[in-house]
Amino acid sequence: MKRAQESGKVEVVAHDLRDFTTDKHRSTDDTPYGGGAGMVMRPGPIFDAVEALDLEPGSRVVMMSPQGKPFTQAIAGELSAAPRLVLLCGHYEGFDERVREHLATDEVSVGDYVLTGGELPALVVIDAVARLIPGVLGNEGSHPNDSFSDGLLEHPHYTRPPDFRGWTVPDVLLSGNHAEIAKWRRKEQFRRTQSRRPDLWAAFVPSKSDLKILDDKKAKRSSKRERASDETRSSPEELNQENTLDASADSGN
Ligand code: JCQ
Repeated sequence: MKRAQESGKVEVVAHDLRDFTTDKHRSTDDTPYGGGAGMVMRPGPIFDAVEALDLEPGSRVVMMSPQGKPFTQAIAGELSAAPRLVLLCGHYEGFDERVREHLATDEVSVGDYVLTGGELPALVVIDAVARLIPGVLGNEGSHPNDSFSDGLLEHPHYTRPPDFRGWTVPDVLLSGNHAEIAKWRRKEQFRRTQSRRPDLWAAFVPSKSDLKILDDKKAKRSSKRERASDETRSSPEELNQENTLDASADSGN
Protein backbone atom coordinates (compact mmCIF):
# COMPACT_ATOMS: atom_id res chain seq x y z
CA MET A 1 0.00 0.00 0.00
CA LYS A 2 2.87 2.38 0.80
CA ARG A 3 4.51 1.70 -2.57
CA ALA A 4 1.16 1.96 -4.37
CA GLN A 5 0.62 5.39 -2.87
CA GLU A 6 4.19 6.52 -3.60
CA SER A 7 3.78 5.42 -7.22
CA GLY A 8 0.70 7.65 -7.47
CA LYS A 9 -1.55 4.75 -8.49
CA VAL A 10 -3.47 4.92 -5.22
CA GLU A 11 -4.35 7.88 -3.05
CA VAL A 12 -5.88 7.35 0.38
CA VAL A 13 -7.22 10.33 2.30
CA ALA A 14 -8.84 10.19 5.75
CA HIS A 15 -11.45 12.80 6.59
CA ASP A 16 -12.58 13.68 10.09
CA LEU A 17 -16.36 14.05 10.34
CA ARG A 18 -15.83 16.40 13.29
CA ASP A 19 -14.51 18.96 10.79
CA PHE A 20 -18.06 19.08 9.40
CA THR A 21 -19.86 19.68 12.68
CA THR A 22 -21.16 23.08 13.79
CA ASP A 23 -22.02 22.57 17.47
CA LYS A 24 -19.77 23.44 20.38
CA HIS A 25 -19.01 19.77 21.18
CA ARG A 26 -18.43 18.85 17.51
CA SER A 27 -20.69 15.83 17.93
CA THR A 28 -21.04 13.37 15.08
CA ASP A 29 -23.69 11.28 16.88
CA ASP A 30 -26.98 11.82 18.70
CA THR A 31 -29.65 9.90 20.60
CA PRO A 32 -32.06 7.74 18.57
CA TYR A 33 -35.60 8.99 17.83
CA GLY A 34 -38.04 6.61 19.47
CA GLY A 35 -35.68 6.02 22.36
CA GLY A 36 -33.48 3.11 23.24
CA ALA A 37 -29.84 2.53 24.03
CA GLY A 38 -26.87 3.74 22.04
CA MET A 39 -26.22 6.57 19.64
CA VAL A 40 -26.75 7.17 15.93
CA MET A 41 -24.41 8.90 13.45
CA ARG A 42 -25.96 12.29 12.54
CA PRO A 43 -26.63 12.74 8.81
CA GLY A 44 -25.48 16.39 8.55
CA PRO A 45 -21.69 15.95 8.97
CA ILE A 46 -21.70 12.88 6.72
CA PHE A 47 -23.60 14.58 3.86
CA ASP A 48 -21.45 17.74 4.20
CA ALA A 49 -18.18 15.75 4.21
CA VAL A 50 -19.12 13.74 1.12
CA GLU A 51 -20.53 16.74 -0.78
CA ALA A 52 -17.29 18.67 -0.12
CA LEU A 53 -15.46 15.99 -2.15
CA ASP A 54 -17.28 17.09 -5.33
CA LEU A 55 -17.28 13.53 -6.67
CA GLU A 56 -16.97 12.67 -10.36
CA PRO A 57 -19.78 10.60 -11.91
CA GLY A 58 -19.19 6.86 -11.34
CA SER A 59 -17.71 7.38 -7.89
CA ARG A 60 -19.08 5.09 -5.18
CA VAL A 61 -20.07 5.92 -1.63
CA VAL A 62 -19.74 2.76 0.41
CA MET A 63 -21.07 2.32 3.94
CA MET A 64 -19.11 -0.12 6.08
CA SER A 65 -21.66 -1.98 8.18
CA PRO A 66 -22.58 -5.41 9.55
CA GLN A 67 -25.94 -4.93 7.73
CA GLY A 68 -24.22 -4.64 4.36
CA LYS A 69 -23.96 -7.12 1.55
CA PRO A 70 -21.02 -9.50 2.13
CA PHE A 71 -17.85 -8.00 0.61
CA THR A 72 -16.48 -10.39 -2.01
CA GLN A 73 -13.71 -10.49 -4.60
CA ALA A 74 -16.37 -9.71 -7.23
CA ILE A 75 -17.39 -6.53 -5.37
CA ALA A 76 -13.71 -5.57 -5.00
CA GLY A 77 -13.38 -5.89 -8.78
CA GLU A 78 -16.45 -3.78 -9.37
CA LEU A 79 -15.29 -1.05 -6.97
CA SER A 80 -11.81 -0.99 -8.56
CA ALA A 81 -13.39 0.45 -11.72
CA ALA A 82 -14.71 3.59 -9.98
CA PRO A 83 -12.78 6.87 -10.32
CA ARG A 84 -13.12 7.43 -6.58
CA LEU A 85 -14.38 5.50 -3.56
CA VAL A 86 -15.72 7.08 -0.40
CA LEU A 87 -15.80 4.65 2.52
CA LEU A 88 -18.11 5.73 5.32
CA CYS A 89 -16.97 4.51 8.71
CA GLY A 90 -19.74 4.39 11.29
CA HIS A 91 -19.50 3.95 15.01
CA TYR A 92 -22.13 3.46 17.72
CA GLU A 93 -25.34 1.78 16.58
CA GLY A 94 -24.85 2.88 12.99
CA PHE A 95 -25.92 5.55 10.53
CA ASP A 96 -29.09 7.61 10.30
CA GLU A 97 -31.19 5.74 7.71
CA ARG A 98 -31.19 8.79 5.39
CA VAL A 99 -27.46 8.25 4.74
CA ARG A 100 -28.27 4.75 3.50
CA GLU A 101 -31.25 5.96 1.44
CA HIS A 102 -29.94 9.20 -0.10
CA LEU A 103 -26.14 9.24 -0.01
CA ALA A 104 -24.62 5.75 -0.08
CA THR A 105 -24.44 3.80 -3.34
CA ASP A 106 -23.35 0.60 -1.57
CA GLU A 107 -23.30 -0.98 1.87
CA VAL A 108 -20.84 -3.77 2.55
CA SER A 109 -19.96 -6.07 5.45
CA VAL A 110 -16.54 -7.68 5.84
CA GLY A 111 -17.92 -10.47 8.03
CA ASP A 112 -20.52 -11.51 10.54
CA TYR A 113 -19.09 -9.91 13.66
CA VAL A 114 -19.41 -6.46 15.18
CA LEU A 115 -16.50 -4.07 15.50
CA THR A 116 -16.34 -0.72 17.32
CA GLY A 117 -16.12 1.19 14.04
CA GLY A 118 -15.92 0.94 10.27
CA GLU A 119 -12.22 1.91 10.01
CA LEU A 120 -10.83 -1.63 9.99
CA PRO A 121 -13.45 -2.80 7.44
CA ALA A 122 -12.49 0.25 5.31
CA LEU A 123 -8.82 -0.84 5.39
CA VAL A 124 -9.88 -4.30 4.25
CA VAL A 125 -11.78 -2.82 1.30
CA ILE A 126 -8.91 -0.45 0.43
CA ASP A 127 -6.40 -3.28 0.38
CA ALA A 128 -8.56 -5.67 -1.65
CA VAL A 129 -9.42 -2.97 -4.22
CA ALA A 130 -5.93 -1.40 -4.48
CA ARG A 131 -4.21 -4.65 -5.39
CA LEU A 132 -6.53 -4.99 -8.41
CA ILE A 133 -5.31 -1.69 -9.89
CA PRO A 134 -2.86 -2.43 -12.73
CA GLY A 135 0.74 -1.98 -11.60
CA VAL A 136 -0.02 -2.16 -7.87
CA LEU A 137 0.68 -5.86 -7.42
CA GLY A 138 4.07 -6.96 -8.85
CA ASN A 139 2.05 -9.54 -10.78
CA GLU A 140 0.67 -7.52 -13.71
CA GLY A 141 -2.74 -7.68 -15.35
CA SER A 142 -5.04 -10.52 -14.30
CA HIS A 143 -4.71 -12.58 -11.15
CA PRO A 144 -5.48 -16.10 -12.39
CA ASN A 145 -3.92 -17.82 -9.39
CA ASP A 146 -5.88 -15.90 -6.80
CA SER A 147 -8.12 -17.71 -4.42
CA PHE A 148 -11.65 -17.01 -5.72
CA SER A 149 -10.61 -16.12 -9.27
CA ASP A 150 -12.51 -19.27 -10.26
CA GLY A 151 -14.62 -19.53 -7.10
CA LEU A 152 -12.48 -22.21 -5.45
CA LEU A 153 -10.00 -22.17 -2.59
CA GLU A 154 -6.33 -22.55 -3.46
CA HIS A 155 -4.45 -25.83 -3.42
CA PRO A 156 -1.66 -26.41 -0.86
CA HIS A 157 1.75 -24.81 -1.57
CA TYR A 158 5.18 -26.12 -0.64
CA THR A 159 8.75 -24.88 -0.97
CA ARG A 160 12.18 -26.18 0.10
CA PRO A 161 13.20 -28.23 1.97
CA PRO A 162 11.55 -31.44 0.68
CA ASP A 163 11.72 -32.88 4.21
CA PHE A 164 11.10 -30.48 7.08
CA ARG A 165 11.22 -32.21 10.49
CA GLY A 166 10.06 -35.41 8.85
CA TRP A 167 7.10 -33.72 7.12
CA THR A 168 7.58 -34.33 3.44
CA VAL A 169 6.39 -32.63 0.29
CA PRO A 170 3.96 -34.76 -1.79
CA ASP A 171 6.00 -36.83 -4.28
CA VAL A 172 3.99 -35.63 -7.28
CA LEU A 173 5.24 -32.05 -6.79
CA LEU A 174 8.86 -33.26 -7.08
CA SER A 175 8.11 -35.54 -10.04
CA GLY A 176 8.48 -32.97 -12.80
CA ASN A 177 5.29 -34.36 -14.39
CA HIS A 178 3.43 -31.13 -15.06
CA ALA A 179 0.18 -32.76 -16.17
CA GLU A 180 0.05 -34.83 -12.98
CA ILE A 181 0.94 -31.78 -10.88
CA ALA A 182 -1.86 -29.73 -12.44
CA LYS A 183 -4.35 -32.56 -11.83
CA TRP A 184 -3.23 -33.00 -8.22
CA ARG A 185 -3.55 -29.28 -7.55
CA ARG A 186 -7.03 -29.12 -9.06
CA LYS A 187 -8.12 -32.13 -6.97
CA GLU A 188 -6.76 -30.46 -3.84
CA GLN A 189 -8.74 -27.31 -4.70
CA PHE A 190 -11.88 -29.43 -5.00
CA ARG A 191 -11.16 -31.29 -1.78
CA ARG A 192 -10.53 -28.15 0.26
CA THR A 193 -13.48 -26.25 -1.12
CA GLN A 194 -15.91 -29.14 -0.55
CA SER A 195 -14.65 -29.62 2.96
CA ARG A 196 -14.25 -26.04 4.16
CA ARG A 197 -16.58 -23.99 1.98
CA PRO A 198 -19.69 -25.94 0.96
CA ASP A 199 -21.25 -22.57 -0.03
CA LEU A 200 -18.55 -21.98 -2.66
CA TRP A 201 -18.68 -25.60 -3.76
CA ALA A 202 -22.45 -25.40 -4.34
CA ALA A 203 -21.97 -22.35 -6.60
CA PHE A 204 -19.02 -23.80 -8.52
CA VAL A 205 -19.54 -24.58 -12.21
CA PRO A 206 -16.91 -27.13 -13.29
CA SER A 207 -15.33 -26.95 -16.75
CA LYS A 208 -15.13 -30.01 -19.03
CA SER A 209 -11.64 -30.86 -17.78
CA ASP A 210 -12.81 -30.35 -14.18
CA LEU A 211 -15.60 -32.89 -14.77
CA LYS A 212 -13.00 -35.43 -15.97
CA ILE A 213 -10.97 -34.95 -12.80
CA LEU A 214 -14.12 -35.20 -10.64
CA ASP A 215 -15.13 -38.46 -12.40
CA ASP A 216 -11.67 -39.82 -11.77
CA LYS A 217 -11.95 -38.91 -8.08
CA LYS A 218 -15.38 -40.55 -7.87
CA ALA A 219 -14.03 -43.81 -9.31
CA LYS A 220 -11.09 -43.83 -6.91
CA ARG A 221 -13.40 -43.11 -3.97
CA SER A 222 -15.67 -46.09 -4.67
CA SER A 223 -12.75 -48.47 -5.06
CA LYS A 224 -11.30 -47.11 -1.81
CA ARG A 225 -14.64 -47.77 -0.10
CA GLU A 226 -14.63 -51.31 -1.46
CA ARG A 227 -11.17 -51.93 -0.08
CA ALA A 228 -12.16 -50.40 3.25
CA SER A 229 -15.27 -52.55 3.67
CA ASP A 230 -13.26 -55.65 2.65
CA GLU A 231 -11.11 -54.96 5.67
CA THR A 232 -14.17 -53.96 7.86
CA ARG A 233 -12.51 -50.71 8.98
CA SER A 234 -14.74 -48.06 7.48
CA SER A 235 -16.21 -46.14 10.39
CA PRO A 236 -18.00 -42.95 9.34
CA GLU A 237 -15.22 -41.04 11.09
CA GLU A 238 -12.61 -42.61 8.85
CA LEU A 239 -14.50 -41.71 5.71
CA ASN A 240 -15.50 -38.24 6.87
CA GLN A 241 -13.17 -36.35 9.18
CA GLU A 242 -14.49 -32.98 8.15
CA ASN A 243 -16.58 -31.76 11.07
CA THR A 244 -13.86 -29.89 12.83
CA LEU A 245 -12.47 -26.37 13.03
CA ASP A 246 -9.02 -27.80 12.38
CA ALA A 247 -8.11 -26.45 8.96
CA SER A 248 -5.88 -29.46 8.30
CA ALA A 249 -8.69 -31.94 8.90
CA ASP A 250 -10.27 -32.15 5.45
CA SER A 251 -10.70 -35.78 4.49
CA GLY A 252 -8.89 -37.37 1.61
CA ASN A 253 -12.12 -38.00 -0.29
C1 JCQ B 1 -18.46 -4.27 8.98
N1 JCQ B 1 -18.55 -6.37 9.42
C2 JCQ B 1 -18.62 -5.75 10.59
C3 JCQ B 1 -20.00 -0.86 13.74
C4 JCQ B 1 -22.20 0.03 13.62
C5 JCQ B 1 -23.33 0.81 10.36
O1 JCQ B 1 -23.12 0.87 11.67
C6 JCQ B 1 -22.05 0.29 12.29
C7 JCQ B 1 -20.85 -0.02 11.66
C8 JCQ B 1 -19.83 -0.59 12.41
C9 JCQ B 1 -18.55 -0.94 11.76
O2 JCQ B 1 -18.60 -2.02 10.84
C10 JCQ B 1 -18.61 -3.31 11.34
C11 JCQ B 1 -18.57 -4.39 10.33
N2 JCQ B 1 -18.47 -5.50 8.48
O3 JCQ B 1 -18.66 -3.55 12.51
C12 JCQ B 1 -21.20 -0.56 14.35
